[in-house]
Amino acid sequence: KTVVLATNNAHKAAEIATALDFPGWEFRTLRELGLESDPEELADSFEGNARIKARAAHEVSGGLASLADDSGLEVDALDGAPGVRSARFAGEPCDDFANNQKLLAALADMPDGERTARFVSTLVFINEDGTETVARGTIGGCIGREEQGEGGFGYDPLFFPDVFGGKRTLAEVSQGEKNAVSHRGNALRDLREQLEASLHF
Ligand code: ITT
Repeated sequence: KTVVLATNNAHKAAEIATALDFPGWEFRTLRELGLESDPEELADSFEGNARIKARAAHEVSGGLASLADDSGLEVDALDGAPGVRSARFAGEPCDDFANNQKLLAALADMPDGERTARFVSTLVFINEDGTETVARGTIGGCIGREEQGEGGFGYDPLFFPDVFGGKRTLAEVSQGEKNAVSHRGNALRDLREQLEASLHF
């Protein structure tokens, strides 16, 4: 079974392919299939935007099973921003370094106890017959004061997950350690359980 990964973000594609190892499933990114799909993400929710991307990939691939992730960082002191605008927080095109600098500036006056945040991931899976499955995951933590670590992508170098005791950012752990605790890892485990129940592996 070929499943189209409805993303243009290679980091996400790698995380998803490592975490969802269903027997007989092969994940292919849009690029690997020679397809182009970059629909406007006009919804105001992660679920709405994930659905837009999954449906677009299902269509351009001629009806293949498709999986999209829409995700972002919600910072409490910023009333949930950057949220669904995480990729383009500092403007177009998406620039991780500029986004991190903008976040640090926005939180410059915030004391340590008020830098709480969470990553959110919503997955929409569309099967060949058009049936939809929605899965969600989060991870809580705090925003640091400077970038730390070389791994991961996006806001990872600024994000200290609570589960690491506030000592390491998500950019300072291996891909396996990140998947074990991350919003996307948790959403993928949710999706796996739902699909195992409905697709009868
Ligand atoms: P696609 O839409 O093509 O999948 P994208 O990167 O534009 O790729 P989103 O619209 O879902 O994806 O934006 C997600 C942004 O949220 C991403 O660019 C990062 O800035 C941030 N983000 C999401 N998951 C993250 C993670 O695991 N680590 C760090 N930052 C993350």
